[in-house]
Amino acid sequence: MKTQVGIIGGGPAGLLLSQLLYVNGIESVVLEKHSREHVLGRIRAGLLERGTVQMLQQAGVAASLNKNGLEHDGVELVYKGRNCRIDFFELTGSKMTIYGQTEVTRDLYQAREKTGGRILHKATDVTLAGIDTERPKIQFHHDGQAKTLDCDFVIGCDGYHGVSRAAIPSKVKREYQSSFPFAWLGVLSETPPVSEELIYAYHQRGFALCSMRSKTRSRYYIQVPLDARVDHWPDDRFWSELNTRLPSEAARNLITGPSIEKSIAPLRSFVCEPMRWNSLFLAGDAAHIVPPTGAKGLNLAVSDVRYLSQALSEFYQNKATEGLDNYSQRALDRVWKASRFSWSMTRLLHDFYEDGSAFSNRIREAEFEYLATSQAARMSFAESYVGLPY
Ligand code: RFL
Ligand code: PHB
Repeated sequence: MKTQVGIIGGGPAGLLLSQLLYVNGIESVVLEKHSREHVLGRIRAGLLERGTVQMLQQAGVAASLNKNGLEHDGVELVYKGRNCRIDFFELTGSKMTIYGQTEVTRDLYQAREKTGGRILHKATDVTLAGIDTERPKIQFHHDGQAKTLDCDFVIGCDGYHGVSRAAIPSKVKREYQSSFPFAWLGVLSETPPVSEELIYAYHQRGFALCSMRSKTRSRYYIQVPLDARVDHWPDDRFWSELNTRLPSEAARNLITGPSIEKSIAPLRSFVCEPMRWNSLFLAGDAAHIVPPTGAKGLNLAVSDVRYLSQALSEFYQNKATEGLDNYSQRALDRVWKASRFSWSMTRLLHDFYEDGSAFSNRIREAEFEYLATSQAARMSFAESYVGLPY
């Protein structure tokens, strides 16, 4: 098999890249390890920056997003029962949109199907060869056969646990990471959200987040210890703990119901440098992970894909290599700034289960007080929350 761009991973990064390349007349093949049902069964992100919405519109996959996305002007931060609303629309002129990653992925699959996009599901044993040359290959198994895909470029969009990042030799690669001593327990339920805007709450018992997928479907998260297990969290226990951690007005509005999905995810920050090595480029979670507190993961995957699709288009249109040469630096600049924001928002809103945490508690209190009383502080928060310029 032969194509121009070989893409490993059919999550949002890989699918959006293949769609944008198609719009620009460039051929690609996507190799995805799992079935389409499996990929669509993962409940993950839900909050899109304006730039992400614009990219999906540009890719021609935003009909349902334009109709069903829920726009927000602000968020509520709560510290021990005290509220601070950050009106990011007033402060920055940008809104945020609630629209699930599951729906983004489904829209991308549908668009690629309509236009004859090649996506090979259940492609296993993927290995990369010749990425230090101009004739890279991807070897894999599909339909019980060993196959080879010859291409001009290999793009690793295969997430944190994928194989692409490992193909960059350790002598040129540097990985930075920081883990947090807690996880998030997430619940999806067919119940109306407690509030029209998102609520991020710090409580002595731990963090809580009220989000949503639609006017009738809620998404909630609470901080739990790293060793927490889903089967230790029956619905009743979850609702009671969430209720305790919310400010009284939100708690009064909380409508509970059976969960339709429940999962636990540890929090970590991770960045791999560089994001390009010869013919291999990394995009999305394959190159970086942020804790979900700032809702930046999917949005960063989309900004990587934006830079990369532009660079590949310039290369195929007029042999220009500048965009490809600058890709890693350009993408990492935005990644580090979003990592900083996600990290500081995580520190502000979680209990770190530390002994002798009196000092960090006071710092947290001071930071919250600063946000509540300084427009400059709220502006800085809002600027990062809505997404830094590309
Ligand atoms: P994905 O989605 O992990 O997709 C990678 C794909 O690659 C496949 N794969 C392979 N394919 C072939 N061969 C191999 N060897 C392969 N290994 C893996 C996988 O099967 C998969 O299909 O990465 P991508 O595309 O970079 O997308 C990144 C986003 O999924 C991620 O950043 C976000 O979900 C993070 N995130 C959020 N981001 C936001 O922007 N806003 C949010 O509100 C938000 N909320 C969240 C989140 C992540 C969460 N979790 C579960 C950590 C909330 C949570 C709870
Ligand atoms: C979500 O709706 O899943 C969500 C929203 C905001 C976050 C993280 C997750 O910060």
